[in-house]
Amino acid sequence: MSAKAATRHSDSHTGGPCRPKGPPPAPSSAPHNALPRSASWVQLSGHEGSLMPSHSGTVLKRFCPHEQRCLQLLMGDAPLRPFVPEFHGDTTITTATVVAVAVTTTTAPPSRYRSSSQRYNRMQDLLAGFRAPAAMDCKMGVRTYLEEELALARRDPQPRADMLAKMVAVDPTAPTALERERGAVTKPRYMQWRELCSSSASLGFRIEATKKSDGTLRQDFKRTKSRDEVRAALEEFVGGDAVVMESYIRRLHALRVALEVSPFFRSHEVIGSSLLFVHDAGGPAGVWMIDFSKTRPLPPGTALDHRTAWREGNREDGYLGGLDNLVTILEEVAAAAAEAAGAEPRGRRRC
Ligand code: I3P
Repeated sequence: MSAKAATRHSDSHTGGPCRPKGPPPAPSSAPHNALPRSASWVQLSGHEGSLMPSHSGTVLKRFCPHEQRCLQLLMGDAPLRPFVPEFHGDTTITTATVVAVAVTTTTAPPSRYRSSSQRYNRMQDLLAGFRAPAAMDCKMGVRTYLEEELALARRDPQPRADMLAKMVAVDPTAPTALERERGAVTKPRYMQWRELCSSSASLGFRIEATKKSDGTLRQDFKRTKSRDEVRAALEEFVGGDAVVMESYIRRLHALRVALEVSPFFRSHEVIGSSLLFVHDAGGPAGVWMIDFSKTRPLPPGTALDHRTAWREGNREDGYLGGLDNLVTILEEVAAAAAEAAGAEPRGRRRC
């Protein structure tokens, strides 16, 4: 017999010292009143089961020291703080599971328990406060593996059968004869292939997943590559909602300004990080930077511009180039929708 018996939370606010005094500012375009949260909570992408809803408008994400370090620093980075989830320290959950029950007739059965602990980073639930949120995860950058992962794979290749299987599922012709013979591919090879068959390599971002307000989840974007395909997917996500498109575009412009002056952004290689878009029909809408487990500090005294093409060793990630493309394509979507609705397209308005 096996059943979940009890869980215990113990918070250790390791994020505390980095947090400025007083409540953090709420993003201007997102609601932060205490509306009931959506009943249909969903993890859009990332490692399955690594994220779960918690109390008081927070989520728990499986602990990653790199991510914690970034979130702590971002709480003190004035330009970017409004664009990242508030960090609330980490917490450990101990789960006791009944592993055996000795059945006796006279007394209550003595039970044996196995307990396990898992540490989590606690952060703001970005969906809290929306009524029936639609959400989209866009992975940013031209590159989704760290330079250090590349170096490690050279020293110790560790070919993976699961990644070959995922590759074949999308394109049976993708593996080379040697990879087929070995029955495996290395992780950087898989990641590079993912970048090339999606829009990461060409546009500097890719859509990972979308969820509509009715709960419909789409994660079938692995081959959404061309500009037209990406535009069509964005169009479908915003559903012609002018208020939402306008809010997203405004927020992305503000994010770009913040990124260009952020000390954190200048001094980090930002890999595998996403932009999370969330809106209710007719507004409000918000965009946040999430997922910092593969964001690494640069050596002191060095900086990235996040637009220069990547060559191994320069650690550029193409994040801002991707954001430029994302903004331009969204503006095209908004202009086309305005034209179709008979209004003046956004770019041609006088004021
Ligand atoms: C996964 C995706 C993840 C990556 C994961 C890949 O591929 O690229 O970002 O995790 O590696 O399997 P896909 O989206 O095609 O399923 P990291 O970003 O943490 O490296 P993993 O299997 O080693 O976790």
